[in-house]
Amino acid sequence: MVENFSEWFHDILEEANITDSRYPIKGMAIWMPYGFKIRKYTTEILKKLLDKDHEEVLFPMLVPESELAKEGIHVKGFEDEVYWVTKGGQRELNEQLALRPTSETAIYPMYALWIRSHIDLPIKYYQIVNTFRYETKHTRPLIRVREITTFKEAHTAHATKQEAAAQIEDFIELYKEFFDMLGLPYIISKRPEWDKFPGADYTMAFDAIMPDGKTLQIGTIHNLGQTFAKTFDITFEDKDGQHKLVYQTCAGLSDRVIASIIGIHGDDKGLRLPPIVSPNQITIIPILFKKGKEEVLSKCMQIKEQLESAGLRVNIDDRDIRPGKKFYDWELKGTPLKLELGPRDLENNITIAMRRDDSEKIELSLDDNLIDNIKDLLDKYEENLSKSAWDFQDQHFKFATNIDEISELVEDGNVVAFDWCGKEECGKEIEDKTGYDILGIWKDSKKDAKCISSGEPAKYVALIAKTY
Ligand code: PR8
Repeated sequence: MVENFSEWFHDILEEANITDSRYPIKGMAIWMPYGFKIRKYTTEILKKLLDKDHEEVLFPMLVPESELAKEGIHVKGFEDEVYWVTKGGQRELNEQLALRPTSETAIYPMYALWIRSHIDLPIKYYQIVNTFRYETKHTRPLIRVREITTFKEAHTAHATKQEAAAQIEDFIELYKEFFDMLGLPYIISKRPEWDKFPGADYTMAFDAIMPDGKTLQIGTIHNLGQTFAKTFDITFEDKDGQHKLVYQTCAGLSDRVIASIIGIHGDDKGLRLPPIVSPNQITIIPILFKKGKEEVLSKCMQIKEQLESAGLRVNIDDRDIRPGKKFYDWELKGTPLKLELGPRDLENNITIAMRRDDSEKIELSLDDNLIDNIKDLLDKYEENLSKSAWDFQDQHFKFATNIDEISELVEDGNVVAFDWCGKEECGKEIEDKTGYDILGIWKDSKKDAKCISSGEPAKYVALIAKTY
């Protein structure tokens, strides 16, 4: 899998019925039923987390050119990626309309109307929509798409700079919680000036290391300062009667979350899904012979109902095919736990359980403890999934003390930390010399540390890696 991750990834999407990329527009694919369910459960987790102190809204997909063009830096960042609607039927439109590449310019003119006084603040809205980006880099299903089908974007406005900065920290905590629930490791850094979101004061990013050693940006949080407030005239009357500009933040996640669940947890046999997003958490495989068939099936049904009433998602694979093929299929689809039940097991009042992450066969008694025992196995599986993913990341996080070392370590699929003076010119030189991208600032340098390239006093420990 690691040897040819890209091929593995494409194959698994098709074989596990996640997406079909044969749709005749590049960068746009179909969510197939199994993938759609994983997407649904993943989205539900995020919604639950956001709903604690955000409200969900839904904006139109089209943005008038006049609004999109208002914020100079923002539009410059996106101008090569915008799809335009220019006609309505046969008629040319008076004003062309953009298919949102993101929704700042759709949402903020409305914030200007809605926000009047300090009592209207903070405002914290989010939406889960599709956005369109005419990506010029190589497209890849879920990873770099032209229609981002599950764009989860949150947009906040605040009375003070401090509140906006605190919101950034809140988003970081929220995203950590979200990724933790999926067992996904991440590295958080502050993007360099030349790679921040167009229009932002600064960008905080979550990156994950994929099995091929390339990092994938799986979430970003932007402090927008007052840039958009100035452009769209978003003001409020403060307690002292003065009119002031708001401070804003926004944060976004995409289909890449699913790509990392698949890539980071998967193995040679296929998917290994975290129970929380797995369409089936338990798959029951009846071992059927002519004799005793009805009894075995009816016991399987009974176990299914019992587990379902404990809140678990369960399916029975009663297809008329060899059990071996069923095992193979559910391994490929990453079902966390399989239960096997045949006539002899029924006689002994047991079932054989098998976790997806090891092939150990565990005998479980079909007694009152069944549900607890199964939940325990699922918990252990979930823990192990997360642990092995974090172990992989830790093993691929290295420190370099000179430029050549950076190149070697990154080439071997590591994220590499190094001391940096923080100057843009120097950062770009490091990128040029190594041919890799600086992800961002990880933390402050230790006292007396020297920049790896300029030799000047180092300000930060920066990260560099191969990126998607
Ligand atoms: C914003 N505005 O837009 P961002 N395919 C898949 N995922 C993608 C792609 C793509 N082509 N492009 C970006 N992403 C802000 C925040 C509202 C919300 C994913 O920010 O441009 C990346 O994981 O940084 C990225 O971190 C996230 O969408 C947000 O996009």
